[in-house]
Amino acid sequence: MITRRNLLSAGVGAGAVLASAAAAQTRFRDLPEAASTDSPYTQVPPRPADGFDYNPVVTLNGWSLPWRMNGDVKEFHLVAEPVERVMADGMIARLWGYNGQSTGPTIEAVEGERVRIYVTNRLPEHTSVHWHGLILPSGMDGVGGLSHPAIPPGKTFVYEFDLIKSGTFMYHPHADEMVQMAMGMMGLFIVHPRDPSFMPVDRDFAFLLAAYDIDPGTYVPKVAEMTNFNMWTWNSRIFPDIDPLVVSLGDRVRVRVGNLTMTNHPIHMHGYDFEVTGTDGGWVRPEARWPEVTIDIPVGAMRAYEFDAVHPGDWAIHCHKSHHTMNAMGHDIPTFIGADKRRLTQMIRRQQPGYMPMGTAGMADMGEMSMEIPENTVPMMTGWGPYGPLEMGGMFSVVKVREGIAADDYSDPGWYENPPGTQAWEWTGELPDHARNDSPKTILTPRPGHGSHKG
Ligand SMILES: [Cu+2]
Repeated sequence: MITRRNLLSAGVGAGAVLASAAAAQTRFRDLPEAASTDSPYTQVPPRPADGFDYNPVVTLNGWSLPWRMNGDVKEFHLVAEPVERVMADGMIARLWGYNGQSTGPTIEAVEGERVRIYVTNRLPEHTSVHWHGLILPSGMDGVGGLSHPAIPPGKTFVYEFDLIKSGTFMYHPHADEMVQMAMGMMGLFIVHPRDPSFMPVDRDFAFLLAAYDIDPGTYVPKVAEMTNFNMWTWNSRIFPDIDPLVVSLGDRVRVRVGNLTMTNHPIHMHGYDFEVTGTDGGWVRPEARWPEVTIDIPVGAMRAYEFDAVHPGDWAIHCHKSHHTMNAMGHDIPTFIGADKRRLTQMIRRQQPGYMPMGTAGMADMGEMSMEIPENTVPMMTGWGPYGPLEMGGMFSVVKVREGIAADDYSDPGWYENPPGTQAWEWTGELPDHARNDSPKTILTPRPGHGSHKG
């Protein structure tokens, strides 16, 4: 029997023993079926029917790749191929991905298991798969040209290794990387602890940050872009169509986020403080954690954070870079705030009677108006809540904490009803004089009741 301790202490030797044992017990000589999906909706995986037990992760707007046990080896079949991804209603992106979708399916396995991953290349060029953060033999590391020859179009390669530690990892090509990652090739690789009592949670969400540059009215990302992206996605999906994170009051919740864009993303969650409990390097010891409400996800890194869901409500979760909560936008929009466009408006209305000036009081009106936009494009600021437009896009969703949600229920419970007396309201009485300051200097406010200092 393989326990975590003797596997770790035996090191490489245990892997060799495992390999020969697995070969002796191999039942299947054919490839595992390559499962595929065309759905962009969250598909909650079932609990594992065989192999070691674990609590599956819920990949936002994604799914977990089915597998089969072949003797003692867990076998997966990834297919790299062109895909169509519905980023939001009204916007399809023609990407490259795995098994029908971008981002690719989440691979889930358990510490101590051996995995065999068949990778079939249906792209028009060669590819490879790098297993980011996993500890494995050099020749399995998936760097085309360094670890092994890149996988030619039409060919299938096999990666096989032992999972010697649990944690939050990912996979992506390491061949023509600039093009293949700009086209959406990436996925999550979750290794669950062998000991189910190690850091258990009730709900375990996961998503990857991915950025694209897709001109309004077009379908294919511009792969040479380095900084000026316009689609900021979670698992290649944008607000308002990123699924909510549905949680039952009192649940212990983990959220795992990986960043495969070319800039950092400060992910901010309202309503809670929480602790980072894991990186792609491993779990963070309890004595090394500190409270946060925003965690920066560096480029090429993963963070897992945890909290107890004790505050019911609808809580925003989003990237704190405000341009990352917008959909396709031009950055060459002039600022009209404070500009007097009355004369100009009169002149334009002589030619075009319905003309309305925009932007003189800010840009919030863009969240309400339905302007003419090119086909296959979503508005820059969009989404409606129970009290009006949210004026968001891109990397934004809602954590919905409600009482009494069943353990396997992730369906949208609708909007939160604030208990009486717990919601901001409009003041309609007299307004007192409000304090006002026109000086840029530091003004020391005397402490109340301490007009003169008496020691
Ligand atoms: Cu961001």
